[in-house]
Amino acid sequence: MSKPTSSHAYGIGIIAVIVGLAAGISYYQLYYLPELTAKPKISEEILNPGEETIINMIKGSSSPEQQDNFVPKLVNIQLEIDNKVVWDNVDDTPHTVTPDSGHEYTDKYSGKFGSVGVVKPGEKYEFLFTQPEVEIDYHCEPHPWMKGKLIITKARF
Ligand SMILES: [Cu+2]
Repeated sequence: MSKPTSSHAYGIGIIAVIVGLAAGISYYQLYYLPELTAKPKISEEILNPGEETIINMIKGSSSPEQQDNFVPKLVNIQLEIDNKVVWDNVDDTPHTVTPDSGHEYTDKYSGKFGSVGVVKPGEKYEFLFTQPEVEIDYHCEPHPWMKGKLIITKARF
């Protein structure tokens, strides 16, 4: 049988653990998590570049016999200049912008690269690149012969 004093001490111990846990959890939620998930500071020039890089998914892209589909196929993108990339589906078939396997890319600011589902005819897919030294090979999921490449570098003034 335990003495009243020790069971009292035991009770205080439990309360201390609960209080400690609660403090730990609220610290985690209030300070640690927001710090982890906060978007990095990106310069105004990168957030609002002067130009857009436009890539057309041209008519007839769904045909494997057609050479051109993503036009232009290879683009060199410079941060602060044209790092906002717009894929414009000017074809009459839905397409996707999908990173090749091994080329999956997550931008610290914009998140995961690649269209979610298809880009319908007349619709666009946009992505703002904010980090340099990135190379991405991508394709269209339903038409894997449609291939493109992006190279993102710092602006060379
Ligand atoms: Cu396609």
